[in-house]
Amino acid sequence: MNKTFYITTPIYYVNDKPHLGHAYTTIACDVLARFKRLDGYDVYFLTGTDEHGQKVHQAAEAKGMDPQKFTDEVSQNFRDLLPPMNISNNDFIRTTEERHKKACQALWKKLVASGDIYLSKYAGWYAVRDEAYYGEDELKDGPNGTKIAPSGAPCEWVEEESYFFKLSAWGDRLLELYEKNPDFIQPDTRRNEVISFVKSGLRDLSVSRTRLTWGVPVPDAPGHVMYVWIDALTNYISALGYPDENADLYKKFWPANIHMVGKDILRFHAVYWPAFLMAANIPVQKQVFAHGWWTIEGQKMSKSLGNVISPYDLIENYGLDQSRYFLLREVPFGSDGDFSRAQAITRINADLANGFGNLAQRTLSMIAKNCDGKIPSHADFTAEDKALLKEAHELLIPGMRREFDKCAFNRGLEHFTKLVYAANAYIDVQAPWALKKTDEKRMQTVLYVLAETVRCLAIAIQPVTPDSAAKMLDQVAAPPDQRAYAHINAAHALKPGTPLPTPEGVFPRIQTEEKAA
Ligand code: ME8
Repeated sequence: MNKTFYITTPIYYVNDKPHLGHAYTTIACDVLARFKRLDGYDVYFLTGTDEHGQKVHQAAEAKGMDPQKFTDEVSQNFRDLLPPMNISNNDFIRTTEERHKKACQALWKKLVASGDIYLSKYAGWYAVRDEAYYGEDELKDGPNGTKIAPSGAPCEWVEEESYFFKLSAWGDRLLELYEKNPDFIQPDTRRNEVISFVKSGLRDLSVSRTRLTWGVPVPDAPGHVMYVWIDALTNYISALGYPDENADLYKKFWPANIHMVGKDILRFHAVYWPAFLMAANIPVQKQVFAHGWWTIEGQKMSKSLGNVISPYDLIENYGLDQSRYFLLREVPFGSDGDFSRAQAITRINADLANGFGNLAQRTLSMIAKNCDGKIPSHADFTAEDKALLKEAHELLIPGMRREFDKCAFNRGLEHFTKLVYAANAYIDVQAPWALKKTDEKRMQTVLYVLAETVRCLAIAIQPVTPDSAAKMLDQVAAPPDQRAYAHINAAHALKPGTPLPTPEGVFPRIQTEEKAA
């Protein structure tokens, strides 16, 4: 087996609690990681936390904590969230780990050796109180020609020594990279934005700070720490064992197949990161996919509005698998989405409770009652039976694969719902409850076709709703070692006579009535 797949989430800042937005990216990566594993790939899935920089330092100070202690705690919050969200990551990287610092420093030295990093001066408006630089356009005029930051802090014009990366030299090679690899930046609208940004001319990038201590020390330059983005981006290779280019993971999985990010940080991944990599003579990642932004009931998610949804709220209110399904099914990946309770309930009830859940429940309870609780035997299949089985055996996975390979999760899932609806329509037309009195053999065949369709649907949906799919597969007694995509075919179809457990509902209906306050 030599098909490998390396997928990464952004590493999240530890100055905030994990919320729906972070969960979204991580769940999408998890779904793709699981999909690829089921499809026969050797997958490596990385997530982690970004722990350096001014904001994190300030957040620690605000709590009166040592930054390392503070980051240990908050990073643990992100890590603790992974099992409840059923995230199947292979590793969790922290930028305060030694392995990471070592990788950053090695990459830095390569960039110095190639002549891409040089020492100069960084100049700008600086607020000592905020320990931050501001752009001229962010500032208001204060008394006596002074400038005031958005926080109200007075700013002064300062110059400090800084190392710079020669980003300006990489514009043409970046454009060539985008040209030769049309899928390097997805979706296409985002790709066009990045291309025009690069075409408008790149300025060299300040990559070290002397006013900050909480960061990776620049090698051979006392007083300088690395600018957060060169530090953060390097996580994608430090987790694989870089700078040891012979490390097993690095050899096997680099370059990454996909860096999944929100649209807010696309530029760093699509411009800076490949430029750093090309300058260090390291192969660049194969793709960056920038997904859209969630708002909540039409509003930006923010602490001050008090509308931040934590992943724990989602799990409690809708169920884990239901939430995972809704987030990926509702909005095209890449577009912005609005989270509304009403829409979540409508979608979950329609597709999972009334759709798939009801199909399985109707089928399995009829088998329990009328077929001695065993997979029924079947006679020859009719054209209708064959059409449904063909969808399940031959069309479902290729349809999903085509779309999931483009991160078009919503369209991939349409193949799943389409088959659910087709099977529910089949059960209504065939009416096995009526056949019970008139043609028992035919009833058994119909129930067999339905149970086999449920098996295929449950196998297919495993990446999105892993626990519920597993329960469904237990209910049709699909052998645990025959649940990969390679097993969706007639050769692995359910065996007549196999005893089934007592059927239990898997996707409960969510009640729409709000409880009176
Ligand atoms: O930017 N909708 O970390 P971060 C959708 N440390 N996705 C959202 C979201 C929303 N409303 N809010 C956040 C950083 N996200 C850096 C990354 S990578 C080398 C360094 C998700 O904690 C989305 O994936 O601010 C976004 O890109 C990410 O969280 C930003 O996380």
